[in-house]
Amino acid sequence: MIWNEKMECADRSTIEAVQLERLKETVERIYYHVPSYRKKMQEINLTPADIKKLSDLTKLPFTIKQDLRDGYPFGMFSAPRREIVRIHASSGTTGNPTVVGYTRKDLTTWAELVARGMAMTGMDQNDTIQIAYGYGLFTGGLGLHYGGECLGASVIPMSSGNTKKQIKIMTDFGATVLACTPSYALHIAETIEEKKIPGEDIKLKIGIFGAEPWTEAMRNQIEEKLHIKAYDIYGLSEIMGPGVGCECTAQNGMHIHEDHFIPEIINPKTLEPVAPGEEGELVITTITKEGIPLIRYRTRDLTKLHYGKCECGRTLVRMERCKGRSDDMLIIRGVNVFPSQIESVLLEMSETEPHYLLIVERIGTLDSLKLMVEVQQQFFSDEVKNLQNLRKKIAANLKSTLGIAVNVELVEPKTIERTSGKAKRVIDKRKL
Ligand code: DLL
Repeated sequence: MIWNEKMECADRSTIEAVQLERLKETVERIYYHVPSYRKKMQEINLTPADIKKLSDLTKLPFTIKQDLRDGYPFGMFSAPRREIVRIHASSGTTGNPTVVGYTRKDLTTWAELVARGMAMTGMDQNDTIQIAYGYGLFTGGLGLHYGGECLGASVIPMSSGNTKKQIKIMTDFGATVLACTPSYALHIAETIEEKKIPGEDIKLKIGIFGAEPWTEAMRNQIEEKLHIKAYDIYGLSEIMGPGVGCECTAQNGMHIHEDHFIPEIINPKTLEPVAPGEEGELVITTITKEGIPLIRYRTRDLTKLHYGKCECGRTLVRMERCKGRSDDMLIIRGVNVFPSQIESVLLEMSETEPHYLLIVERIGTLDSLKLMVEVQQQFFSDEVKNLQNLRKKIAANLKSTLGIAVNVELVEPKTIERTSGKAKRVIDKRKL
C-alpha cells in the first residue's frame, strides 16, 4: 500500500517545486515570527525575498540544539501559544532540555507521516501494534501511537518497561507489530526465549525500531529471534519525532518524507555540502511545520543520501542507517571509533551476547578503551583457559577492525544493566 502516491512517487521536478514553494513560506514565517531567526538573517543581510530557488537554501544559517536551549522553553516557537496543542521535550545530558510545540495541523501531519512510514513496512488496518516506546515528553510513544491510529491499526499503548507484562499482552492480544528501541526488542526476544514461550503464541510479523543507532548484524539477530521483519525508523524531536524517515520492504535505507523535510548532507568540519552519495552530517529543514519550524537543523547524525530508484516504487530519497552521531564518535589515541563498529564485531561472534559497555579512561596521558561484554554462561563453568582464549579472540578481532587495542573484560549474562529505552553503551570518564 502506498499511502500518498502523488507525493511518495512524484518525479524529482515535482518534489522540488513543492519544496521550493513550502521553503519560501517557511522562511517568511520564521523571519516574521521568530526574533532569533530574524536576527541571524539580518546579520548576513538575507531577507525572505532572497530565497528564489531551491539551491538558495544554502544561503540560510544553520540551527543547532543550543539555539533551542538559548530560547528555552518556547523562544523558537513561531505560532502563538493558543495555537500550540502539544508540547514535547528531549532530555539533554547537560543543560536545559530542548522543547518543541505542535499546532493541530502539525499533529495531523505527524500522524500521517508516521502512518506513511508504517505503510512502507507493509502494515495495514489488520495489524495490532504494541507500542513499547516510552510515552511522555519523549516523542517515541505518542508519535507511533497516533501514526498507528491514523493508519487504522489497533494500537496497544504499552509504553516501555515491564517486560513480563509486555510479553503477556503481546501473546494475549495477538500483537502483529512491535515498536520499540532495537535494544529493547532484543531484550524482549531474550526474555521470550528464557520463558520458553511457544513460538505459535507469538503473532509478531513486523518490528518498527529506532531512536538509537543499530547495526545490520543486530537486525539479523532480532529478525531471527523474533521471526519478524525488522524495519528502521528515524526521527528526532526537534524536527518532529519518529517518522522523519522509515524503511520500506526493500530494507535498503529510510525514505525521507521530502514533501515535508529537505535533507542535506554536510561535512561537519567545513560545513560544506558533500558530493552526492558521500557520508556526512544530516541537516534537515522543515517546510510545513507551524509550531516550531527549523531551518538547516544540524542533527549530528552521520549518514548518506541515495537518490537512485527504489524497488518499492517510491521516489523519495533514502538515507542510510545512521552510523552514529558526529558527537558520540570516540577518539581513542587519535583513532575514530564508533560504538556501532564494536557492536558489529561482537555480533559476528557466536560466543558473545550483544550486551556491552564501553568505558573510556585517560591513564596518564594515554586514552584507554575497555569493553565489558557478556558471554554465554557455559564459558564461566568451563576451564579458565577457555575464557582466556575467548578474551584474546575478541581483542584480536577488535584490533583488526578498529586498529587499536581494547582491554576486554568478559562478564556473566545479565551483568550489564538493561534499559527499556535508549541503551547506554559508553561511559567516557575523560569527560566526567
Ligand atoms: O529518538 C525519535 C524517535 C522515536 C525516532 C522513536 C525513532 C523511533 P530524540 O529523543 O530527539 O527523538 O532523539 C533523536 O536519536 O538524532 C539520532 O541520533 C537517534 N536516532 C533516532 N532514530 C534513529 C535511528 C527520537 N533509526 C536522536 N537510527 C537522533 C539511529 C536514531 N539513530
